[in-house]
Amino acid sequence: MTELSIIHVDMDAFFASVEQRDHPKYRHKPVVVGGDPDGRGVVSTASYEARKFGIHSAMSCRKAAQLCPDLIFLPVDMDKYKLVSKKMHSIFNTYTSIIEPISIDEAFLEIVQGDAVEIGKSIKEDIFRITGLTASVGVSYNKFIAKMASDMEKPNGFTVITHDRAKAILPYMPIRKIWGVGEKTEKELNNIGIFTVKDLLQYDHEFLLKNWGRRAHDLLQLCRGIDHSTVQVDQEVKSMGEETTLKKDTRDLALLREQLRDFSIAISHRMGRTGIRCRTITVKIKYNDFSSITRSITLSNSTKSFDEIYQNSVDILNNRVSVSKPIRLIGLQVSNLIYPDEPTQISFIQTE
Ligand code: TTP
Ligand code: MG
Repeated sequence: MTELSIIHVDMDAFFASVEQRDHPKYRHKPVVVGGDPDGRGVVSTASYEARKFGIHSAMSCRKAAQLCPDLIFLPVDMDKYKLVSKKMHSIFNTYTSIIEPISIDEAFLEIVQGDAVEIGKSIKEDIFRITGLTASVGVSYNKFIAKMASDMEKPNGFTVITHDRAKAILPYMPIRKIWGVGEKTEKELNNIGIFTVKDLLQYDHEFLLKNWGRRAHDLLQLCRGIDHSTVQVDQEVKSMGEETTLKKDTRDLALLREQLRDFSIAISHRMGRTGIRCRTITVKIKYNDFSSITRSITLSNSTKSFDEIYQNSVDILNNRVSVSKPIRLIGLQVSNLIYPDEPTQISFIQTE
């Protein structure tokens, strides 16, 4: 895997941007979604124009109205935002099946095939083309740094953080930017003279570990840019696969096997990272006359091994796929997925 494999996507001023998109008269104006100017309720989100007045999510509407007398209050239209969120996920799915939704407008993606920087750029462009909204995208080598990256150049940001860049940036990050440091922890740290990541790393580690235990350990790891957490695939995912339209229509079995080999590597890698196993392996073929077939095999045991996926797909290709017509597209899919937290099936068949 390349150094950069994690993408974090976060829409800009999400609810407010959707409303500004749908009501051109509110564009470039201070807008908040949620509540009303009489002071009932709190702000769900503020447009970037409103943020200039110091208005932010969770602020009381009364306070927001005081800070900006011309502030426009709009009602929440959750169904509309959910629809946009769905569209974002359809876009993500065209690039990877390892997607962890974090909230309505935010997700982590893991890229195991292709260049994560290029894919991050394409996702950002697709989102704008399809939804008319801007997202900020961060690309890095782990989730924590990828999220930090997407936050750095908001709104409409695109930020790549390599190991070297992280080394340069991290020390100067305010401690509040580190995962798990809320208002209360920030105060506690400030009280002992810790304001930045550098301050924390230079502090007496033994003291921190003795007084804070696990929390200090996690915090120190993050401050060093280390985060081993994996992208947790949405349990809704029922299959994962790869397919490609061939450069030239072909009847060459060796070439087709080569494709299956590449797909098997990508899929088994993805399964290895996520701990997911599969029982069904499917080969999809589209011929040059656009007719298509799928052929599957279901194993008695679940697997995530490259060999097993590859060998079974080759068996299907050799024995159950006709090459009397040239083939235009080949795909490989695994389904009948078993997630790591599900009890593994005990097999009574002895295998090597
Ligand atoms: P965020 O991504 O936290 O905020 P945002 O998209 O509005 O702005 P940013 O550009 O900083 O990412 O939250 C996404 C949406 O979730 C937000 O548009 C509204 C909703 N939300 C609330 O309803 N209440 C809250 O306190 C927060 C933080 C968000
Ligand atoms: Mg957002």
